[in-house]
Amino acid sequence: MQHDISNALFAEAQQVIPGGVNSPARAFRAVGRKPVFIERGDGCRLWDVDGNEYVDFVGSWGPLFLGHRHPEVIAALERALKTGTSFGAPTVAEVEMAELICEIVPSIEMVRLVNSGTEATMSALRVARGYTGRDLAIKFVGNYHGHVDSLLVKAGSGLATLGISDSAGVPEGFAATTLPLPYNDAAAVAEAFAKYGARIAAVILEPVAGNMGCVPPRPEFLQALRELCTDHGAVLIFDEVMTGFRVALGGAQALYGVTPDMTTLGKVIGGGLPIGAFGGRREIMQHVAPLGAVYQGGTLSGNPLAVAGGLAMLRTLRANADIYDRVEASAARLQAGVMSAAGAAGVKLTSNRVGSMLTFFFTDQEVCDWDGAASCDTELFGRYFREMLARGVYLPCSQFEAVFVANCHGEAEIDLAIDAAAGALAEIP
Ligand code: KE4
Repeated sequence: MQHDISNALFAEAQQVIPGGVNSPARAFRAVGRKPVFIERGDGCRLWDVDGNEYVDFVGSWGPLFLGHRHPEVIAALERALKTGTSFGAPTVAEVEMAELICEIVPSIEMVRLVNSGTEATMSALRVARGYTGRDLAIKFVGNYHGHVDSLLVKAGSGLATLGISDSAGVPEGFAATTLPLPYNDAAAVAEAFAKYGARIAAVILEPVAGNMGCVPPRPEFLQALRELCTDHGAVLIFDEVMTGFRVALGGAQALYGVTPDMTTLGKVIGGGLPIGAFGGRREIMQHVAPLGAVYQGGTLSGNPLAVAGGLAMLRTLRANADIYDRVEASAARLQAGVMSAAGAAGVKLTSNRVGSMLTFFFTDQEVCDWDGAASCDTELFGRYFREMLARGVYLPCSQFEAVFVANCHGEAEIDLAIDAAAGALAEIP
């Protein structure tokens, strides 16, 4: 494969875009090569500007659960385009979208649409603070909830200590409103509540982590958080931007049977267009302006094109719930095939999978929190990534992301990925 045009475009992009990309996640820095510039996608395949073809296991970082240019989504967008792109005024489709989300996710009694997952989590936290009158929030090390100032934190020394900024430009005072704790450690959460209980407005987490690689919750973890939040009057926020409508139609809360007070959504609900949403119990959501005193707004919130794409996506998923079993089977076959190839190649690999999201970790340790994920050989992952790209498989460009299997990955694409992995793993030790 040659990437001459991509490389030239990247040099040009770096003159006018920081790092040449509009999001650091796609910069390929963690995998030791320049990013490829994509020309088009269709189904589960991508073509870059140099004409190279790939099987896509990123799916735009999660939204494209039905693949690129799904006919129902494209048709809905073409219909929406005939009537306009944005009005800054209420539309019937926004009501339909809100009703559909509330129907599929019963814990959501009221919902507000926004334009990204970051906006959703930022807003949900503000509502939780306004509703409880408290300031602190618990998050988990290795969870990512978008670039919300107060959530760009790293753990201070020792357990249950207030966070410290993990990004330039975030005042220590903002970071100090967050308590970063180890994922899957219910005892640490209990200790934090014992120490700060009356000040904790919310606990926010990825109910299945995807941003340290795929890390499932331990069986008792989610229920323990539910009980602690109930006992201390804190708001339990499930950040389902990644897991929503992906790990099950009703998201991780349906899969694990634990009901949060608020949920944030994004990615899948826009069908590939910019969208996010936050919602939850009516008693909480009634604090949101203009009904209540917690301000939140957005010029393009509920955008007709994003809502049209999202409605087509969710209606298709609701009408074809067998998709989840089919995609889970494909993901399980991929997981087994790659793990078998690693064994044959003598490469230390562990893997986690929930439904159609999975991660192969270059470590021989179990990965159930950030410490486990951090034990990975990221240099080896980079070599694996480059070998897979050369074999026509487009993976997330970081060890700490999830591979997404979509409904359009057929037997042939799963076989191609397993064969590519066998070749790549044989090359890298
Ligand atoms: P956005 O603001 O990127 O739409 O969503 C932020 C967000 C919130 N919550 C969860 C659980 C998320 O995974 C994300 C964003 N995910 C990353 C990929 N893991 C986005 C990729 C990027 O930043 O380019």
